[in-house]
Amino acid sequence: MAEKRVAFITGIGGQDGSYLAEFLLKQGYQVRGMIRRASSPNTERILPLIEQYWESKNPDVKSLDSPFFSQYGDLTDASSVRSLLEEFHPDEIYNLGAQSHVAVSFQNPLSTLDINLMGTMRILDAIRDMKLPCRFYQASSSEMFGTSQPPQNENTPFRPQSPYGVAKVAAFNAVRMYRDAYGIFASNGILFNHESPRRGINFVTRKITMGLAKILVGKDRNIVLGNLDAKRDWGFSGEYVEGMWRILQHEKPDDFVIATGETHTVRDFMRESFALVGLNYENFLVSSDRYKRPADVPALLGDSTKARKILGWNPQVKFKEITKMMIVADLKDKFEKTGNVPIERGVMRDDDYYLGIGRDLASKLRKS
Ligand code: NAP
Ligand code: F7E
Repeated sequence: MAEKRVAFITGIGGQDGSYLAEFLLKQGYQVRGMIRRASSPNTERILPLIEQYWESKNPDVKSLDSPFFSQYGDLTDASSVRSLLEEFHPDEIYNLGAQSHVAVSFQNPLSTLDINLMGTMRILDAIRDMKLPCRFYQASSSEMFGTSQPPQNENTPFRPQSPYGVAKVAAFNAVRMYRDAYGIFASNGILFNHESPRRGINFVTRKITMGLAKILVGKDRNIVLGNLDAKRDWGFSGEYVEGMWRILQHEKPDDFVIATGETHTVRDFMRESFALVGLNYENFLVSSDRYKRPADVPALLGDSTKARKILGWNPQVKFKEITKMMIVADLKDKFEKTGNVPIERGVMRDDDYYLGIGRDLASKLRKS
């Protein structure tokens, strides 16, 4: 019987890491992950996988034979990186671990560089030194394009506007250098913004969808935002992780843009979200400089022709669908927590059910 392929994911507890782990398990991979130690839970998104493959539930299966297994490690700690590579001997490495918040990178520039650039180098150099015969995926970002005019593709110059962008550009170049100098199968996915109900709560989309749910249940009165005019090309993380996998299945290492090809402003996202429950966003928006950055990327619009043609990757979820998906998920969560909707095991309710309750609550808000 052919041995199972082993995939190692850094940042497995993050938004993308959790979707990628689920996707690779379905493809029959053994999935291994790096989790960094935290004083409060940082494995919520992969809890179903941890519970499913928990050792105490499967006492006869050794950790290293289990389909899913994660281990403590840190991208800032070269010895932990090396130990995990020696322990897992992966066929494919997905380097998703990062300080991923652009605004935070202005406050913590050096640690952002350490994790996002040096962390990438630590893995690449261990692959070189150990002569590991594996494929390496780097989570590069549309933030690297900075002020370059849209639409952006693989030939667009990088003009980064943040420490995060600077770190990602340098890591992108490190990937190319290790590919050219040492023949390592190392590829970059240049992913445009991608969201989901699992998105971190301080990114703008989730801040809006969660904020709206809180307003509807009376836990908040408004949403405070910074730059409303920035344009982003927002897709769905669950589809983008398949793009990552396809990039590593390609016959040779290469760099690919992954994007929907639609762009909308932050204001559009706010408008669309509130319109789904019949509210005018303008009545709930507070603008504040607190959330403005020293420099921002004005407009991102991805041209993913290369990935569509060569990899056959085609996104189905675009702006309207991702907005609705995130709104419904946050309404469901808040309504269940506040008792507006009973939690009944095995009862499936469709999107319209939650949006309907959202509209009822919204109409009461309008009257009061
Ligand atoms: P995310 O939800 O913030 O996940 C990042 C993960 O990296 C978390 O699990 C985090 O662990 C981990 N991490 C942070 N510092 C680490 C360290 N020192 N050592 C090991 N792990 C560390 O981000 P995401 O949205 O899934 O994004 C995945 C990757 O794609 C990131 O590299 C991001 O920069 C890049 N990217 C994202 C987008 C997007 O729109 N989502 C677009 C382009 C590129 P903790 O939970 O402990 O913090
Ligand atoms: O901001 C504006 C903000 O933080 C989007 C990361 O996944 O995608 C993400 O980076 C826009 C910016 O994402 C608020 O100024 C206004 O123009 O959701 P964001 P991002 O900065 O585009 C790239 C591709 C990555 O690689 C990153 O890892 O929204 N904005 N008001 C705000 N943003 C936030 N977070 N909070 C606000 O209150």
